[in-house]
Amino acid sequence: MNRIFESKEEFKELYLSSVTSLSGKPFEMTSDFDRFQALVKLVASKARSVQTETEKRVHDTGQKRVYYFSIEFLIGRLLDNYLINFGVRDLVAEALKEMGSNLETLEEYEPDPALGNGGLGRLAACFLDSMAHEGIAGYGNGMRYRYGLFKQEIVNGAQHETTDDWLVHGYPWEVRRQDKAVRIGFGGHVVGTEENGRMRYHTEGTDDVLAVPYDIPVVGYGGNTVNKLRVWSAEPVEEEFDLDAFNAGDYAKAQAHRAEAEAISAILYPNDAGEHGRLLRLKQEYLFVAAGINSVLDTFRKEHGSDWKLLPQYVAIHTNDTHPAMCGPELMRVLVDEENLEWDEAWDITTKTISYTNHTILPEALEKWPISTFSKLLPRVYQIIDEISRRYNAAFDRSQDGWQDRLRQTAILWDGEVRMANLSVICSHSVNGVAKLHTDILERETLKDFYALTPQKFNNKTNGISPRRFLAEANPSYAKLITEAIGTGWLDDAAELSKLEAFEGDPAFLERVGASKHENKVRLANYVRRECGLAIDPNSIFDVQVKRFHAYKRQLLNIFKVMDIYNRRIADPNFRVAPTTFIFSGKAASSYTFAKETIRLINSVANVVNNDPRVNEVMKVCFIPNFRVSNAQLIYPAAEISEQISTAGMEASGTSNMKLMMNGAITLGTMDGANIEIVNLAGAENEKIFGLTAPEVDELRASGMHFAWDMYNADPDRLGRVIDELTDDTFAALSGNFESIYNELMNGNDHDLVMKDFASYVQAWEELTQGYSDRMDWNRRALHNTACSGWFSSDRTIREYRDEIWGA
Ligand code: H53
Repeated sequence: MNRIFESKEEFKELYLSSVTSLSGKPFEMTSDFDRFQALVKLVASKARSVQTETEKRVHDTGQKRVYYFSIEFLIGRLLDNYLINFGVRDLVAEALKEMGSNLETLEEYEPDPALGNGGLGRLAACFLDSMAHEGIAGYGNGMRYRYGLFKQEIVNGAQHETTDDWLVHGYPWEVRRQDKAVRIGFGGHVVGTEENGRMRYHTEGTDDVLAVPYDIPVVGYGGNTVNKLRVWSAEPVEEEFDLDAFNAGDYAKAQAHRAEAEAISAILYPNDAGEHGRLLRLKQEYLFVAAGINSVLDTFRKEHGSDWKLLPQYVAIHTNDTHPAMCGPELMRVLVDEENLEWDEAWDITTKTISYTNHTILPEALEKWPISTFSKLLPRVYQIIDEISRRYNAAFDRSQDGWQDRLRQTAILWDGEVRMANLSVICSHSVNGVAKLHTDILERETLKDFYALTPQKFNNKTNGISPRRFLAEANPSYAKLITEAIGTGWLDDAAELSKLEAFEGDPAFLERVGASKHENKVRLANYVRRECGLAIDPNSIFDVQVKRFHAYKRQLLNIFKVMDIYNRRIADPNFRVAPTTFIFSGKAASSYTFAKETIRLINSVANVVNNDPRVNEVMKVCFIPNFRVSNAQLIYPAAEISEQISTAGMEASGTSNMKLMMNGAITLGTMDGANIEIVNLAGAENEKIFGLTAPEVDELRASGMHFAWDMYNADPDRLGRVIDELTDDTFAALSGNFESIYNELMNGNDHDLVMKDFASYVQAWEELTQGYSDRMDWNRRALHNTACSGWFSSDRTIREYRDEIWGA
């Protein structure tokens, strides 16, 4: 462990001088905010010295550099994480206490940058953590949104969005690198000139903006590697302040030029795995891709000159989903237009350098852009895509039966659109899915024509999570217990968590597992009381579903279960229910009506249930507003049931399933995404599986034999009743009934099979919760889940990427 402070004394001395020099006040007069700022500045400066050493090591050894291009990085707060990774968290906490401060209080001042929507963005952040831990020279390349994902407030049960002004007090971790700014051109027209018998192209008349990078240090556990995350902000190239307009009182016009450039990095689009199609989004995609490629090549040039055929040997560029799909064409553009390489050579270099991860099979999330929009905004990039497409089509093997259909399916340009997924596959040497089932579906269905053509490109990389953030940092009491039992090795190598299996038969240890869970439940209950004014009972089962709201994730199925249990308990006070708190949290895209209505339904059910003394002994419903990394870290450790109930085949992987498992929750889920791997690792008897499997879902949908009305009529007392309650005023008191959900289900024929899986789901829940009375056995299963969760460390995932894709 490379500790940044040898002793408390050393820390105190450095910290004191940091606080006073930054604030200009004697220590006693400084505020908690001053002290927080100074602490971050001190840790950041230590991190930068290690970063310098890392950089020297990478340079001297000629280590391959990996660039992870992602339009989202949901990094969360960094201070506690970095103190852990530098091995000084306890030392700093104690020293601060002796100085009259409290580390946790100071940490609350840190903004929680919402530069991502959900799974994809958080995965990118876990990967940065793991690349640094594994000693990979791995760099994030993304966007610095002025405003993060919206803040969610609940008004009369419904989601309201407000802006997240996360930069209002500044962001002490970042360093602006004006000297590394890159000019990015939009629009204009392509001009070709002949040079030594060859055409060379450039673009004239572009509207330019300046992409300005901000660097954030990424500290790897062990403290030996500090990498960086580079995020780009859009600004005007030159200040064109319109003084005349200003003097005439037209302030908006005076600043219009700046505002237009800044709009590109103003907000993160709030669609998680959802529809796209806004011009500004395309500008965002090009900005971070073009600026990123420029900076990648700049670094390469400094180390290796212009020997571009060496690029794949020293550089890997990974594209996270299709948002950075322009990496291929942009790299081609620079190599061909600016570096004057022949097309074929440039193409060979490009495809050997780039790799691609697909994160979804949802058709609405596979990006497509109208050619007319695209070619106007990025005329030269479009020409290059057109040429890639022309050559792809020309070289297509026409000797096989059905080649026309296969070419149509894999074409980049089709029906007046640019298909970004196909572009990504064609420009990459590797294509991976994010869980075994997901990769199978890609190979068999979504990308089957590509798989038939180039099976060697395809591979699976099941997602992972950082055990430092989601166990050590989020769950200190459990982490302490684990360390007492098996030492600290699990922080380095989470596979060591399997040593916990030796304690599964130890009643005293299991008792302590339960005590730690209880402590976390009390912590969450306190948070809920503060945030929602709701009292929840830490002795009840905490049943948790926290994730983005999406029809296929089926939060609706969960709340139907709650409604059913409520109805049955009211009808029969002797109906036995294990006392449970049903906890939900998550955001819905602002334009996604069904998802927002589901949130309103949950809150409306909560309003009725929580105020009904007939059921309060046994149930409470709690919606925690504004789900984000910082409150997620309070929720996962308190969970006992992990709700992973997506329609089988729809959730690519899921990662909250892994976070909850690691924290000792039992999965109540369908055989979907990484749930299948959870069951394989921990044994079906330690989870609770229900519902249709992916092949059954396919078969049922293909047969056309599922009818919502038949389900409704077959079970009038329970399912039928729940459906009726959507419109019969039972839950309408807060802000009305739920006609649109009713219509979606009954007229949309239950697309996500909520009604179909309802009975087996509620039954599974009842069976699972009955087991809670045998607390020893429950704790044993909880511990077993933690013991089996090590494989889900993102360190393992990253080693697989390193060995099988990046060759780093
Ligand atoms: O990516 C996660 C998966 C999850 C999947 C999610 C995702 C997004 O968050 C955004 C866009 C997208 O295409 C996919 O839904 O199943 O766990 C990380 O791979």
